[in-house]
Amino acid sequence: MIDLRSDTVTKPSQAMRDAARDAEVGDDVYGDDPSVNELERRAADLVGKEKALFVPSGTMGNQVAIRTHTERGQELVVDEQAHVVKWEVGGVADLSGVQARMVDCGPRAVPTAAQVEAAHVEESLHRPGTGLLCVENTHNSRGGVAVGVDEIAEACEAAHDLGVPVHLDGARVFNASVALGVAPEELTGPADTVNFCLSKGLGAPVGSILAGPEGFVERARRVRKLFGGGMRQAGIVAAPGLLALENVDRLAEDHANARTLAAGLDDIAGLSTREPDTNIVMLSVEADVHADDLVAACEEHGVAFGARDASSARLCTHLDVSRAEVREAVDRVAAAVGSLRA
Ligand code: TLP
Repeated sequence: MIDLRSDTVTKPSQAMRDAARDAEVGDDVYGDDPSVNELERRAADLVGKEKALFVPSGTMGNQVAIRTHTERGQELVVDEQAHVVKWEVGGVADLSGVQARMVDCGPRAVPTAAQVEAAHVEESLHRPGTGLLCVENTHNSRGGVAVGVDEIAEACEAAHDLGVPVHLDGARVFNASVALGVAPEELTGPADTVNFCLSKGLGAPVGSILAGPEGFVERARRVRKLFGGGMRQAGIVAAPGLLALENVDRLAEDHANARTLAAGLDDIAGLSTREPDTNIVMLSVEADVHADDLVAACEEHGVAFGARDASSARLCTHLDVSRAEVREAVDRVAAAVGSLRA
């Protein structure tokens, strides 16, 4: 099976497995785990923040951030397609008691300054006040869009001018920095805090990083404990995470593979794609075929990916798919489409 469902499906390399086995560990809730401490130091440096916190998942990183930044009842300004409101089980309401003020950012994927200003509400007798702006880069549901430095900076500056902090869901922020050819700090710098995933394109088995100013990270550490994310000998999973940090530059290969994949799929009658910015390919399917049927037929032909709605699907390239497999995947999808039309 050529598995293009997500970049989360990568399996840890032998080096990662060896690092997990040999990791120096301690009780991280006491701050005693040397591998976690080293990972948090290096991760904070990489995104230009004072401190970092190792968390079990991207969802926990985002939700801990939102809870730490906000007070119950406040509003969160966010794109309506953002992962934090679309795919995190309603956590913003459930775990932080905030309400989302959703903005349609369209293909730009981050709000303009005007949108941030229009969405902002001032705290009053009647209104809760805006507690946080959340932006996402790359933007998953909008097709792995790499949001540029100027666009991110514009949104962050508009929020800061209103006294509103900004959290960046940078689950795939290194895909953005590599695609745009800019240092990660240029994309993370304008935001107060950033979450990035070790377990996606970087290939670690588990874990994410929440980074920001020292005081914020200390408060977030307590929220992580509240959410059940205080881990003990977590060096076992932090050690492969340290190796994952070395996989940043090679993300360019995944992006090149995604472009090959998109171009190949685009040549198949009834399917269309647009050139991807990063490792996510959005596929549009013509009306006579339901995306679920296409996905089922492709699975029978040995290619896995996910439908998003009746007429679209998402495919991801990653560390565990080669250029040859991407080409093979295109041939298999073509055969699957042929079988549906037969
Ligand atoms: N995204 C997953 C699914 O939940 C859709 C995927 O396969 O892409 N932020 C962004 C932008 C994400 O894409 C994801 C995962 C997360 C946060 C959450 O990370 P995890 O899965 O580690 O909780």
